[in-house]
Amino acid sequence: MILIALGANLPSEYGDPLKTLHAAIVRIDAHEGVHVVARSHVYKSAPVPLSDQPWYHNAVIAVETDLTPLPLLLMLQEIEVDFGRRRDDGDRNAARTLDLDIVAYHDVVMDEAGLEIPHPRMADRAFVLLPIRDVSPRWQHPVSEAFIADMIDGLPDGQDLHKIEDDAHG
Ligand code: PH2
Ligand code: MG
Ligand code: MG
Repeated sequence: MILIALGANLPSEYGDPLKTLHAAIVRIDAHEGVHVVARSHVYKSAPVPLSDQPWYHNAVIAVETDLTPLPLLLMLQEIEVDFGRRRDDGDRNAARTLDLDIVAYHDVVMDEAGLEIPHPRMADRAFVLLPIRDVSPRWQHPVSEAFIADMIDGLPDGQDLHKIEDDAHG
């Protein structure tokens, strides 16, 4: 399974973060050779690490594609830029209009050209793990082989997030 995490905590030209996530999913699915096959609920989550940034909206989608990981990443980065993403301050955790991260790509394990798969920080992030469970309740981490339910049980305490009402979720 190929899993992509979406996050947004600043408005974009598509509207508020929820509208941005919806528009981004449509855009990804419209790309030639890329099909969105499942999507999670949308969650509102406190920024990690905690700061005075606005809360995020987060979701995860599953896609099917013939694109290999690096071309897929380049496609996602183009979409981020189209949605107003700025990368000028070098802060990995800066507030953003749209963040698209490859969380997992089947069983691929790689760390090259700025792309690390599976995503190295996913195990600590409720805003990634809970949406993965929506998409694939029996998903297993390709390296640790942990089930998603057990990864959620092992999350550090104190992460504030909740599922939001989202009429577009089928
Ligand atoms: N993304 C980050 C850093 N912190 N916090 C939340 N709640 N949601 C995110 O998507 C997020 C974050 C870096 O990509
Ligand atoms: Mg990210
Ligand atoms: Mg990113």
